[in-house]
Amino acid sequence: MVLLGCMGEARAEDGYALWMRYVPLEPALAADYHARLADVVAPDQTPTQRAAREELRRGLTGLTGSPPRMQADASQASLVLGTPQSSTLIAPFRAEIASLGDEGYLLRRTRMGGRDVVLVAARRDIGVLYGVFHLLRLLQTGASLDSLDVRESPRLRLRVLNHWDNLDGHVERGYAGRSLWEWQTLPEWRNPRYTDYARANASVGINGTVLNNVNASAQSLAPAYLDKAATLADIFRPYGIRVYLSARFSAPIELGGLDTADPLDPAVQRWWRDKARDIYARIPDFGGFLVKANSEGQPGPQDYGRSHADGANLLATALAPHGGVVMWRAFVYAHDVPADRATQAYAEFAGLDGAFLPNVILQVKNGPIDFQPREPFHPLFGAMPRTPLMMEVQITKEYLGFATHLVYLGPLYEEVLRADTRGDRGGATVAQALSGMAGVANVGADASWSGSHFDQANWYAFGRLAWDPQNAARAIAADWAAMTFAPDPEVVQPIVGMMMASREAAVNYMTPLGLHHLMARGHHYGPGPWVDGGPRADWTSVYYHRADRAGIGFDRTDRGSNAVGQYAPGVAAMYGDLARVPEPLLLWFHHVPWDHRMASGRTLWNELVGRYSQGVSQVQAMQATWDSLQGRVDRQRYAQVAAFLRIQRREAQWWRDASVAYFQSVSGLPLPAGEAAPPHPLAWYEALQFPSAPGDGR
Ligand code: GCW
Repeated sequence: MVLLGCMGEARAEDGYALWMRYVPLEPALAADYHARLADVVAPDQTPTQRAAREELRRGLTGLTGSPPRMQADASQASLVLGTPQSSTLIAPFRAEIASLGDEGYLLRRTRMGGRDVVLVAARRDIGVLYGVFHLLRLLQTGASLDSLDVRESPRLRLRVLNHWDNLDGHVERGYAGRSLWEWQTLPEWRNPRYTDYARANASVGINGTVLNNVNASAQSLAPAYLDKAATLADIFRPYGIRVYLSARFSAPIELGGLDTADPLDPAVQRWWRDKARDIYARIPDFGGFLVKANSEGQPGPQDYGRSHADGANLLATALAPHGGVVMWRAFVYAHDVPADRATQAYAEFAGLDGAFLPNVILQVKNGPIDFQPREPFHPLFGAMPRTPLMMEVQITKEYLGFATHLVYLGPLYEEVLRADTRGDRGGATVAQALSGMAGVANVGADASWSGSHFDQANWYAFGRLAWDPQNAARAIAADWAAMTFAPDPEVVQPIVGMMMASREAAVNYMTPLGLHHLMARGHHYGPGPWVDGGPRADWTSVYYHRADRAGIGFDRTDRGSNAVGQYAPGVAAMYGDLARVPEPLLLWFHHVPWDHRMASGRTLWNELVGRYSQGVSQVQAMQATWDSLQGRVDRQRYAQVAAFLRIQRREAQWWRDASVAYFQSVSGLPLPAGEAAPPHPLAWYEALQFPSAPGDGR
């Protein structure tokens, strides 16, 4: 309590503590929690047990103002942590927790030896750690413990971050500074930040991390780098996080000196077997490989006339004796294939259902193109019943305004997870088809981890949804806002309101009504609906919007590319029918005349311009909400968010003006009444260059 005075309300915060700030609660609540929980009986024999104790000590001390008393004597307990093996107090609950799996936990208020006790019980230590984080979340959000009774276990087995980090510290599509991994000083220097990274992930149940970019350097598999990765694995292990590596398919050539990487070549097979043995000697619980093959210039089995299944099975065979998995990406498309890019992954993979070894998981992006502000769900989610699938989403906002735009991705993830793959409301959702989720990480060496305070929410929401895809984006936002800012409804409600509206705002000012891939070339910073020419059509905007004098949109019906034919009949019928396609996906699936009548009664042209302007107004509304929070959020974070919203406002206007100027040059139509003309001619927008925009691929 003494601390309260010096911390003060407006204590400056740089965001490093994420949602684990553990700042003092309001005094009555703090006193109540202290009275209920201060006498802790918790084992401390293993690293994970010690991590759980330490987190609890840190959390309770911060939140209640006084440190808990770590008791050895069970009869003193008010908060008991453990597994049936680690605690005699938990042993009687063995049967009850038997069904929770290796990562689940039970939180319960109960009576024990005449005392009121809170239990954090699990089958394994890691479940206890997860339970501690859950309990701390309840305290941070001011929940009542009166009828505490929570049983949780993850619905997805693999909950993995994908770092697109290069060995030189550059992060592809990273907007949060350089890579967290200090390869140069590993394995000797163990930056304490690695442990905080592990804590943050464990707090939301993330249980794996792929350290290096899918555009992989073979060097990541060289002995010196494996030693470095092994140190990270040692640091992450107590937090239940396994290390994985992206494997370059041609590594047997680059590292092994072979003249081929053909998956059917015995020398290649031997090389991977030996490599797996090397890795497991250093990292006994190594998770496995992530592979981008035959995509965007990466090497792969097709270089030798072999299939994706041949390639994946080669690596799976090498890893299987050690318990590792192969996460094989389905993000493939080739510019020499004339077919609609949206159809290419399905065309290559659907026929391979059943051809993969059991330890292969196909990693499919949420939508059929590439992490756009809105896409329909990927058709492979309804097409591979015999293949374990992971859904890959971007947490980093390559196409959604980098780290500066406030765009909460919870609703985007939720929308895809809940999509009905059969279109018959029979419960066959995308979530049902998944064994895991992969999130392309948005963290780097930036003080706030994510490059902005609100982008932390996307890391957080990814973890919570990967743990349980049935979680609601809104409830997750509310938890996050309470923990990150303050557990005060007058703070939480407006922030949740901003967050929940933010994704739709970005869709509106960037790519409304199913438009997609209209960002500037290469770095993807800002609008580029005019992008045309260059090495490949499917890296241009005109390929995707197909606007002409008559109309706009990509005809993917059976009269066009027939991408709709890759969905189950019920879904195809809906998407393929101009009268039934949801308006948010209209121009994804249909080429529509400018005078098409929309649900609002407006013409498509008027609606399009209206949506662009609406996006800008929505950002203005977010600014107004944030302004109203001045004094309720510490000055440092308040100021940065306010500044970033100003950037977003300016860039939303830029998107609107440039897009309206461009599409008007194509449609030749007058602006709807009341719509302001773009302040510059189209050529002005087209001439803008940003050669140093961050995060580019290289
Ligand atoms: O979204 C695109 C990015 C590339 C990325 C690729 C992929 C890692 O622009 O930078 O490369 O997708 O997912 O493989």
